[in-house]
Amino acid sequence: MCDKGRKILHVDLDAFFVSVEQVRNPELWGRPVVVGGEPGARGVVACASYEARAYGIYAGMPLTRAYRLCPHAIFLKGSFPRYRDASARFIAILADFTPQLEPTGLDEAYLDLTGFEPIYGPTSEAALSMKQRIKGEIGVTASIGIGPSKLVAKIASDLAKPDGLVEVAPGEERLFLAPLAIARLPCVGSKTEQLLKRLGVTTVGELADLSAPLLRARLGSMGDALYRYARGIDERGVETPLAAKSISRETTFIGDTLDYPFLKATLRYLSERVGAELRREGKRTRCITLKLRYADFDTITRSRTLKWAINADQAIFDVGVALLGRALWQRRQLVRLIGIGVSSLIGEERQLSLLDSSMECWERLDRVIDRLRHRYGFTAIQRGQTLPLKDAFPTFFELYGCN
Ligand code: DCP
Ligand code: CA
Repeated sequence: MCDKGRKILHVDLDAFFVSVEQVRNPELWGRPVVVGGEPGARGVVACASYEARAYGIYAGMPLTRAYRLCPHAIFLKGSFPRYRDASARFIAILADFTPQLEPTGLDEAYLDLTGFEPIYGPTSEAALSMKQRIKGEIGVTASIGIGPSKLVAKIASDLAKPDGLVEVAPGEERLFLAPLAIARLPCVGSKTEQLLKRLGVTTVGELADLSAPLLRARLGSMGDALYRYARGIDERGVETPLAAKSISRETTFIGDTLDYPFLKATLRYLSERVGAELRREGKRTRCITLKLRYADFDTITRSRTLKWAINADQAIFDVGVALLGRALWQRRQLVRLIGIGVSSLIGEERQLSLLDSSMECWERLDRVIDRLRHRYGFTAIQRGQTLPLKDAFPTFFELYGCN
């Protein structure tokens, strides 16, 4: 994933623990507040308000030293369950924007909003509504960075603090990074910083002037990483922890449609795709979800939990069709996108003895077809239920943009 047009966001709550305390007790707003423990206690500062930071207090500092720096600060012990609860609500808000979400701490996450402009408008608008919802529903402020890579988004959110939004356009990465101190880069600790300083490098721009062989000679594989980071190159994708726990396929139609046989045939095709991956991963599912996006972009999902875990295409399709029938009965409107997903996955070997014989037949057939498709390609075999798509074959993939 080195697509220049990516829209990666890094969202990070400001002075998280303190902010949660300030929401509980508004008298703490605008005051130097330290969460970590009583001033006399052993232990370190977990979080300092920005007002306390003005006195030189920072996370990780011994509480006794923090007290010396600012005796009139308010010292609180804090409550982890409160922060865990706020964190869960924070992540739930982000998940409303996209499932492409990678939480990296209690109060920070990456999101990939690439391709969402038709839905949300400019990415910065989506980021602003995210900030608004976080403030409105949790009461705390967030800082957001937007960029073509995780690296740039993370640094942008740091620079946006507190309560800000910084967007770096594609192609501007190097310019954006050049004036910054090298310590802003993720893998630059104090040792690397000293080493680079001895080479006369204090800013990312100066680092970008060093050649790849020189950096490699001095810093080994980290030198390679720094060479790329100094140019804003970071190909890491947003890794959703849920991705491993669910499998889905969806497709957007070129023209909105309400042609039931065609919708069913597409659903069959997508079910076969999902089923094939499920079996490849050696998994079964107990929850099937249908997704529909209507012509007006309104998107619904409908799920059904099964008694037994299955992985046969037919079983996935049958549930999908039942959910589709009900959804269309409730709302007859042109459909723009259809998708099917499976979750609540368990290992394939489990529950096999509980399956009835017809399901076993379906599974045997799937295994034969999987082998043939593995050898000759997915479109080598077409099931009867996908015949309404035949006009689209063999260019089905291009035509329907299956993703
Ligand atoms: N934390 C901790 N001990 C640390 C660092 C952090 O217990 N040494 C906790 C308290 C922080 C939370 O993790 O509130 C999030 O850490 P951040 O590094 O994101 O810092 P803050 O959210 O406090 O401040 P900001 O992000 O505004 O710089
Ligand atoms: Ca934070």
